[in-house]
Amino acid sequence: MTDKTPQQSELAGTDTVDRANHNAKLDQLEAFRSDATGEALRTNQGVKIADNQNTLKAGGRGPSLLEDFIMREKITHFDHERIPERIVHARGAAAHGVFVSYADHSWLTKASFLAAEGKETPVFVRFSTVQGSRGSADTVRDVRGFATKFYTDEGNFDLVGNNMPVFFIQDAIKFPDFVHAVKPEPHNEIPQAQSAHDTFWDFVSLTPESAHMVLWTMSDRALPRSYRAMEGFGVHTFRLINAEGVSRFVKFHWKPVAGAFSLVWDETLKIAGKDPDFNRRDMWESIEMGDYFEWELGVQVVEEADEHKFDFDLLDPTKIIPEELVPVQKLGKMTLNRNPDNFFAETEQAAFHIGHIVPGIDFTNDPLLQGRLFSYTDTQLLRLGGPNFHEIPINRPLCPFHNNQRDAFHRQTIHKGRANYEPNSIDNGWPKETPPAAQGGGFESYPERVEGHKIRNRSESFGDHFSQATLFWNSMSGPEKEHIIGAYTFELGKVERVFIRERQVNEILANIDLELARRVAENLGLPAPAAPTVAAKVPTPQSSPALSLMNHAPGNIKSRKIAILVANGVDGAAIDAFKAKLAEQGALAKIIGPSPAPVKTADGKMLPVDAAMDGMPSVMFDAVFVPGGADAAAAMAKSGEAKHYLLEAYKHLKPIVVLGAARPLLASLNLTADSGLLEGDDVDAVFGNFAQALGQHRVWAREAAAEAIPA
Ligand code: HDE
Repeated sequence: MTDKTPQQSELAGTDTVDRANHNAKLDQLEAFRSDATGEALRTNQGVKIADNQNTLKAGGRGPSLLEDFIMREKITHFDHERIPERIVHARGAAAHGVFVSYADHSWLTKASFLAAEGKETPVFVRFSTVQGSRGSADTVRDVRGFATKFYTDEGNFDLVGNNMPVFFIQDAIKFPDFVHAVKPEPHNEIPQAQSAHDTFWDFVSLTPESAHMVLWTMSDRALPRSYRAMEGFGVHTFRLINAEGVSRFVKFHWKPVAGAFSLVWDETLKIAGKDPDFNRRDMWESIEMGDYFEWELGVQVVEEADEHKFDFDLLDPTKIIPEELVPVQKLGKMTLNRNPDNFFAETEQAAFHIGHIVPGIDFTNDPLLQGRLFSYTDTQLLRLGGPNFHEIPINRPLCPFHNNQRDAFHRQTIHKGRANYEPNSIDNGWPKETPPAAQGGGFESYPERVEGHKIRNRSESFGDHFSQATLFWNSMSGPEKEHIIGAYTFELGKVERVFIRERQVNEILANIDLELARRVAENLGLPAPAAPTVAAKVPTPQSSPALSLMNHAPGNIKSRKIAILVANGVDGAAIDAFKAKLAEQGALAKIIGPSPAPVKTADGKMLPVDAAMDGMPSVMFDAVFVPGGADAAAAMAKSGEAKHYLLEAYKHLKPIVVLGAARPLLASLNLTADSGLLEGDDVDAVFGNFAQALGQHRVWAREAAAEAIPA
């Protein structure tokens, strides 16, 4: 799956990213990629088509004829082009890649893809938002799906996770209620892809087990800057089982090599309109340019004997195991390095299922996980039109698969054998069972002892809904806490029924943290709750640094995108110097002009422009650079658009660099000085501080001053 064409390899090897060169290479690629070069246009039955412009008619001005099988075949197929979108996670984007094991991990699992150092396994990963329809914007406040299909040599293993480690509910039977509540309201299908409405907050305020996860979704984790900058989590506790049959509990983690960081709220709202494809475009373009997305797969391991040593239940999907209690051990690295060739065939038809596991991996009794085991096959039956979805190329295992399942809609395989049952003697008994073995054997479920009464209830050990929410709140930095308060205020402010606002503040937030509840109440004009409604339980530990995004800043500027603002008369030499330094550190620059037309530099050269300011607004970048050049600076000083560009970048806490003659432009904006507002005479004077500021992602200390800037 990871084989590349010579052209793709060449593109992948591009070290520094050069737009013009990249586009030229893309042109070559597109020609190469066509699967019909030199082929005749034919019907689906293979008949060559002589005229694809005109329907068969009785005379030039006469009626169309029903016998036109070519037109009817084409239109019929078109009429059926859409398949039902996923009920949740409808909006997604995906990429191919490879997972490489760091070592032989057979002490932990007999799964072959983890059994040797350097072992490579092809993967396909689909990222998604949850609430919105297929056409909704990428940057809405939401959980992100993070679904990985490992095409292992023992069958497919799907790790169908999210970018948050907990979930809204504890039992699968509540999933339809939760999803109905979060989706647009039933009477008018408003709002699209947003949780800021009555039905969502009605449900969650009546469902205290959602408190922890809702807090995550009100945090910056719900606004990822890039898929590459998200952590991923398997959420449930799974089992890994080694060749000796020893089972250990694990939580799966994806740790992004790029660090983890997010957008600011005002930015997400604007991007939703200015580039609804922001996250998918970022992934597509980066991979095309050879700037791949990488994660390390890690596990937290808990010995079977330690199952009950925590103050929460390992089977409860609303709980994390704090990394300070059980560190994450890295097992291998995943690199996404190839875009799909066809969105529908691959991304849309990909069918993930938590029940796709391989020998050495097994489930636990988490009641959410158990319900998911039913749901994913069931949903594919309708969405992909029958039980043969495993034969669609993107879903097929790469290892052989033979059994006696036959027929049904869309069967691809033409079985040649005469026996479609087992046992049989006429095909010599094939295909046959494989007994379990240390390596390469058949799948064997972990023989967990189970005994109990047949009852519908929730274990008492699932009863604490607030202490880990408090842990998350305690672990946030000052800016992150302010963002959370802002998010609750925004969302609850859109809730029309005041009693729902009050219930969320008094019965949920007050039990997480009284200060949080008080601040949100104040913003909404509600009385501040005086005390929690349930007895507080102190979390262990009381704070977890691993939960704060501030501790995941990249520390470098690799892959970050910088806008270079230009106009006629710009200092071309400064641009070259700045771009060279960015390229050294793997960052990308785009030249942004007053219009898409090239500009003339101070030394008379023509400089191509990547986009106009309104075509690539500041929200699409991580930082802005304004080179010197007296004429350019004078033109920008008169341009409201240029000033807005800088003010908006400032408001969104981005580093801004101005050089030479452009310095008065910055001065005219009357911004409060900070470590991310950099000016100097040449690139060398500012670049070190610039890289340091951008390495921290955003200038958080600026937030209070930035509030004065109009949105
Ligand atoms: Fe899913 N989920 N889910 N989910 N889920 C689906 O399957 C479901 C849950 C997740 O990119 C559906 O093919 C139930 C948790 C991802 O194609 C459906 C429950 C987590 C994706 C379904 C959950 C997830 C899905 C819809 C509660 C994180 C997108 C379309 C018991 C660990 C996969 C589809 C992709 C998709 C059911 C809860 C992750 C309906 C019943 C918890 C990433 O089968």
